[in-house]
Amino acid sequence: MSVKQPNTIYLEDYQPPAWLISHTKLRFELEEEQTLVRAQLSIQSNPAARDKRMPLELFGDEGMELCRLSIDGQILEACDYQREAGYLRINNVPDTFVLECVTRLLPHENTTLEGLYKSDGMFCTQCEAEGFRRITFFPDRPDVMSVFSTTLVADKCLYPVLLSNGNPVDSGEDDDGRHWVTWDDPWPKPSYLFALVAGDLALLEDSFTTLSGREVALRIYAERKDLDKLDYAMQSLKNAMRWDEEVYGREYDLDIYMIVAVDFFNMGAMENKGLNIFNTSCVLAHPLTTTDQGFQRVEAVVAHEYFHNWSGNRVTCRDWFQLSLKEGFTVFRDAEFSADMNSRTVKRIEDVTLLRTAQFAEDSSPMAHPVRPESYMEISNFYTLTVYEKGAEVVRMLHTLLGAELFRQGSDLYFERHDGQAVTTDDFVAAMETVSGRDLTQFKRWYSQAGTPRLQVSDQYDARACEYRLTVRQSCPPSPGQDHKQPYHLPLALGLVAEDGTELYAGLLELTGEEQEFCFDNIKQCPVPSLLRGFSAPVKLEYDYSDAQLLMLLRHDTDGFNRWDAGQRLSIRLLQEQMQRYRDGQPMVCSEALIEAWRQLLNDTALDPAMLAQCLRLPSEAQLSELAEQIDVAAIHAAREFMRTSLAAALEQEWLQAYQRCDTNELYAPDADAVGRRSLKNLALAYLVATEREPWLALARQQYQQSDNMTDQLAAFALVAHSDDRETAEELLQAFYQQWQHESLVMNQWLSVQASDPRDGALERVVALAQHPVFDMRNPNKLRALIGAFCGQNAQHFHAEDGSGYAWLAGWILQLDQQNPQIAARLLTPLTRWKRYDPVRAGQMQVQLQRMMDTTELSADVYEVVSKSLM
Ligand code: B3K
Ligand code: ZN
Repeated sequence: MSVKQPNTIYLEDYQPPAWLISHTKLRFELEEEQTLVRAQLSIQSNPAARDKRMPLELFGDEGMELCRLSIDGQILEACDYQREAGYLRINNVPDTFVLECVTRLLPHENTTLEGLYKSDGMFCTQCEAEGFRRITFFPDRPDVMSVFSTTLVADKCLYPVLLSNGNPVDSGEDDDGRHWVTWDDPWPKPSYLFALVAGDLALLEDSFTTLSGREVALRIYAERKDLDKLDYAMQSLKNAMRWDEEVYGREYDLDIYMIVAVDFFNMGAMENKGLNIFNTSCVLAHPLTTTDQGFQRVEAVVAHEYFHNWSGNRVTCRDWFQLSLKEGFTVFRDAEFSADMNSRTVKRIEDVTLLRTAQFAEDSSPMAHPVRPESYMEISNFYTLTVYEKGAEVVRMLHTLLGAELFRQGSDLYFERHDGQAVTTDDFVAAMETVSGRDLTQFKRWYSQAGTPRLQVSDQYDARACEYRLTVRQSCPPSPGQDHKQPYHLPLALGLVAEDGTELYAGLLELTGEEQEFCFDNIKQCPVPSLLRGFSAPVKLEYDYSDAQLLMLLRHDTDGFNRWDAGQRLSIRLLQEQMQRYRDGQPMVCSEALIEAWRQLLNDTALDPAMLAQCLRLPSEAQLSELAEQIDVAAIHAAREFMRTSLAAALEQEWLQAYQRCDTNELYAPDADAVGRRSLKNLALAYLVATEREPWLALARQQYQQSDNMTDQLAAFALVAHSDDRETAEELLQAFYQQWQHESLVMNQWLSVQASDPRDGALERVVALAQHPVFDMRNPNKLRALIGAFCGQNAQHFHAEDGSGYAWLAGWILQLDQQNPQIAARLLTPLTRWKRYDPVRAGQMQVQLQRMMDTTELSADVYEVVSKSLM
């Protein structure tokens, strides 16, 4: 057993803060061996607090050394306060006072990457959710908002750039080679939005004129060697600023907007007020080193963090249970932005694929939780696909139910009502209720109930009466702590399509009951329903389509998303049939109808290449796993490989034509059309190589050598690296390494390609790579590239029946937990799914979970995930 069991925090226990901080003045003395932080907090008792005579309680990490504490200039002795695990308590304080506190930190030893730490020689911070308490003692909760003034003092040569939130208001130099800068942020903010950076950084500068004519300086900082990789982020930032003005009427509110790229970062990026800190992987982009996917991620994350300035910073969360208030809304906003910048349908397909694969799996796991969780041990464990992606789907449903115009009125009202406040998801929905006059009480179950709802649809057609009836039943499986679910209120977008593809009806239904019948008059032929168009609700839809109906929808549906989805449904069904044959020891077969349908698609040169590539991609092994009752790793892999190679061989000529059609020799640009062409080209190349015929591996090799961009180079590289032609493969692995060894982000790809190599001996290979000089276990990007890729993209080997993959992962987690608990808990995810596997594998996974549980010093992060998984 773990020595101490972490506390559980409950939403129902929320109390307003007893004390407020109107002003926070900070002074950081940054040195190589230590940092001294002097904090002056102007504190007042909160008139809205329930109990007026509360002692002052501040959060503060145990590892922080308290050097001095005073109230209104009077030094406090050790007997005047109590310091307990994570708290500082001072009894008998006046109603209004200034608390001064000096703490000593050791940033160079901070491997958690929370609070103040060093990344490649520069100082930086990460305070969300509870990192500020590692810097000083503070009511570190989002409903305490304060105006910050920050002075940084550091060696001028080592740290010429000193940044914090807001605007620089003063600076100077001392005689000893040190200099200082003071930053004031006029907007009250919670401590989680505090940031500082000190380093020797290069800068790309630009400017933006807001709608009302204010000039904003835009500055993106990075290491000097990366200065040529910042243009795309800058352009994305300007596009996002304009878009938020046009679509939401939101302007930026400071004179400077800064982004800093750091290499050691636990997640993608952080929306600190006026000073975003980014993982290099989400801001650096250059055609030679970044794939199309990488470019699109930069665009999306830059926009996401910018949009937080309103949805998150100006209006923030009352408590961390409300996390989706800012994250769900902001993901919805960035998804719409990306849809407007690129292809709307493709963006929707990508998002829904992620939801169906990973969020649905989370929903059926022991860590399942509602979009607004009810309790947590460690809030870092709740930055999840449910809070982010499903949260965004919930906002999208409001958008669908109200329509774009009312939704905009609702968001305007929300921002106006709550500007400068810390609020709840109920407040968000209330604004939507006010503008629409609708009662959204039932709709709010989306925030409180966990699990993926299931819609079962059946229909009847009466030819004589020209009447079509649709019956929809909804249900939702139990999830931890929630055995029975109430019906949801959801929008069901649908079309009715005739056998020849004519659209007979299109509209939006609203579902509220457990079972509802909808009747359509004047329907002159028996229709095929095109259900849940655009994926209008995050549910699992069941309707007994025939193959012919799916093929018809794939050909004719006017809803692009549902066209793709019809193809996916058909592929899934055929794959599941082959999985059964594989288990029964029967030969697998590839449907002629599917081959013909794909042939037609491939020959249809009018089709958008990006859409075509989506339609011709088989569902991933991860998605097939999510759909399985019990996950049969070998059957899934065998069936998918069989289908892939069959489709490769049957359509060889078509793949070659598609490849040639898209191989246009144009100059690289990351726009939607070019990205679409490259995605089809590289998909075609993958099918060609899958035929295992001689010329195609040579074609891949040729593409590798001739490409002028990382998208084409990496696609070809992965195909060759995974091939059985080991001589060529080893040669390319070496060449790629030689070419890119100094580009850390490219080396992550090099690691991932090898970690996901499905050939025999995969575990031995990743074990060896963990010793390679490019691997650094303190860097989260490297951990994700190697460990994350092996466990997530190499199911065959991670799930080896002898449990060796599980033991390897558990060993890493135990080691990482000492160093960086957030990352350790994150990498643990695959083991939490043990109940979905056969008894042998499930047993092996349990053994590893128990091994962790039996360890004495587990972090709260890992303890929460392991203990809930074993429940
Ligand atoms: N708000 C941050 C995430 C912080 C995660 C803390 N463990 C990035 C984002 O969602 O924009
Ligand atoms: Zn966010």
